[in-house]
Amino acid sequence: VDAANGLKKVVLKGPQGASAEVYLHGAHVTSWKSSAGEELIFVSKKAVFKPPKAIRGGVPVCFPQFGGFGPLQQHGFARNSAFEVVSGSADSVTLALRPDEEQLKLFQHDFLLKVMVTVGADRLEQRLSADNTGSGPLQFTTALHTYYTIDSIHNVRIEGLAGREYLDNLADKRRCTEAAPDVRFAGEVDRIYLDVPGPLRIMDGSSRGAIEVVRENLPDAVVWNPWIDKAAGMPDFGDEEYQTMICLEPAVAGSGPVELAPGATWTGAQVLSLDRLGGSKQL
Ligand code: TA6
Repeated sequence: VDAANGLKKVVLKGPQGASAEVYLHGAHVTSWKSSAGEELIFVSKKAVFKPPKAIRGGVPVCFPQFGGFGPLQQHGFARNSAFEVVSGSADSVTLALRPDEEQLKLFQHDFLLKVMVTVGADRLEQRLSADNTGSGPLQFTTALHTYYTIDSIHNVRIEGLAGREYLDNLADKRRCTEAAPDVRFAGEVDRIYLDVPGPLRIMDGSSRGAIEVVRENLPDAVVWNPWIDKAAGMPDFGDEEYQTMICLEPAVAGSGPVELAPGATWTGAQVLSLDRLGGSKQL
């Protein structure tokens, strides 16, 4: 139990000092530390650890809805729900959620969502599985809404999105094409890149190295930085914190939804790794 906020969390220990932390509330990862002890995940200093409020930062599990793509609250209710521990070991934990009767009133499909988090040497794996335990088809959109801590928003760049189409959330989800070789930030960015193949890489310009993001069954990639005005409008986010964070969110969003027949299972995953040499590689 985290002494600071009374919420239950699981601490995972990987090789050579690597570690991660996952709150049962929302199956919410709030820390991933490299084998050198560097914190790679951003959590706002003003985050509210009071269910059902989602923790600002870490990796909110957006399920069974990403964003406003449907009738539920923004990003669905999984991130605001209490998960149960299904199994665990020193470096891995599996948490599960079934909708309660309140939630079933809103979302009339029974499901079993499992979130498995495993920490390795400079590696974090987060795997989702959704079972359709109901009698009708289960449809959902989803995202691993990952907040990364970075050296400076002025130096960070994301590789792997060149030439890809995206929906611009700042322009009524207008369909655009990424013309730049890599994505940089000079203002608020809120884009859903669609059907992006291959790994993505975050270089923050520091000597920390590149973070590589490999996705399985999460074809879209959401990129977000609130910048100054949106940051000022979020009570659980510091006014200056936009300068040291970005969100890169593997998702089934714009190219969704997933449709599952009764009894079927969907799995998706993100595998994050810190590539120490990759940061300095100039492309
Ligand atoms: O990251 C994409 C996004 O949908 C943004 O539009 C912004 O709303 C962000 O998620 C945060 O949403 P939240 O509900 O956690 O404040």
